[in-house]
Amino acid sequence: MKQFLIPALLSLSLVTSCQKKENSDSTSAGNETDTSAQTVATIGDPKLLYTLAAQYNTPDGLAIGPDSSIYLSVPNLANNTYPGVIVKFAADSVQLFTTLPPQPDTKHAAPMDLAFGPDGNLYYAENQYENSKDYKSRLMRITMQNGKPGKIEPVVVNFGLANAVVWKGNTIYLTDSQWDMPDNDKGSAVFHFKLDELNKGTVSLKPKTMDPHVLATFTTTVNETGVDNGADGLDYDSKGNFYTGSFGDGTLYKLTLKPDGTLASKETVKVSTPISCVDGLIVDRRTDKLYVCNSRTNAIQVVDPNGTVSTLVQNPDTDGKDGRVDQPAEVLLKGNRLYITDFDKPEKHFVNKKADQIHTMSYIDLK
Ligand SMILES: [Ca+2]
Ligand SMILES: [Ca+2]
Ligand SMILES: [Ca+2]
Repeated sequence: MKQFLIPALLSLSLVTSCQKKENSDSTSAGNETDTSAQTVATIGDPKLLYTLAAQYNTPDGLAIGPDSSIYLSVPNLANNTYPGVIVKFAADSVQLFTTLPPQPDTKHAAPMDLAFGPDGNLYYAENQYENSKDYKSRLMRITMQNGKPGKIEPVVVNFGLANAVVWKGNTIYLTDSQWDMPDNDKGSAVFHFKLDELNKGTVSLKPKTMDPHVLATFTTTVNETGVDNGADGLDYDSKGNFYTGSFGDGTLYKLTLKPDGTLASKETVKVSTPISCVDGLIVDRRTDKLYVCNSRTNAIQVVDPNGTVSTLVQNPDTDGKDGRVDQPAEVLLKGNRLYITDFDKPEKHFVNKKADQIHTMSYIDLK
């Protein structure tokens, strides 16, 4: 799950960040703002899982397959001269699962989060936002045949920045971190689609509208990072409540649904300490604790059901070679082991300073 710098907005954001700094001396949400200057603690003891080859330079989404093996998407956004692919965890490293069809206009594949559906097929969000701002992102389906990849095709097209996916029953939920509206260029959204509809043919969204597949919308408050990407990570708890968070401003949202699947409520989660940036997140449905990747502060933070925030893992800027996290993007819990992707493609004011030449996956065992 990840986001992108918007080159056209860079110079503009430099200007607005100066203005914001002058004005934001004591706002509560601003106390983590200057992560580039602040000393970052070293917390927890994450281990190195894999060192990845150069052709897997930007690991992102994680999913557990029906056979219990773990699938990893690699969009290669830090160096997309290597094609985006999906790999599987193997004994000492990862093995290629499948190459992916490039989007016809951008000529790139860019797999982000992925999840197996109730039909046994593997679905992935494709994020074309770095390649094109013109709604080229897609939801893709890999038809599985005896554990091997078969046909790969788009099932939904015309997203802005398709990012996280999660299946619950026969419905897939997806975040679009750049779903703008005519009167809101800081928009994002959660979408939902039923499997039945996806099986009837490719769904074409209508950009900049309240498309009927929109479940909820959000507005990013752009801070000094200049990033306006909104809803990013997505998961649900044991009661069926959904959680997402904003990459750009760190706001965490809870969505409740009516029995018919429409939105009942959207609220901001009241957290004990502000979280500056939400990338991938999962809910441990045994405890309903959220595990949130704070991409900006190089941290994995835990949010208890009562809103208490604690930090499980954090460290200063690193290349990741010793297992320390290098801009965590997504987490996956299997048993008590929390797997962490080290995305390593920073934005302005991030603790991670550069996309280095060492590409890694980390893990930490809980309790
Ligand atoms: Ca936007
Ligand atoms: Ca690295
Ligand atoms: Ca780095």
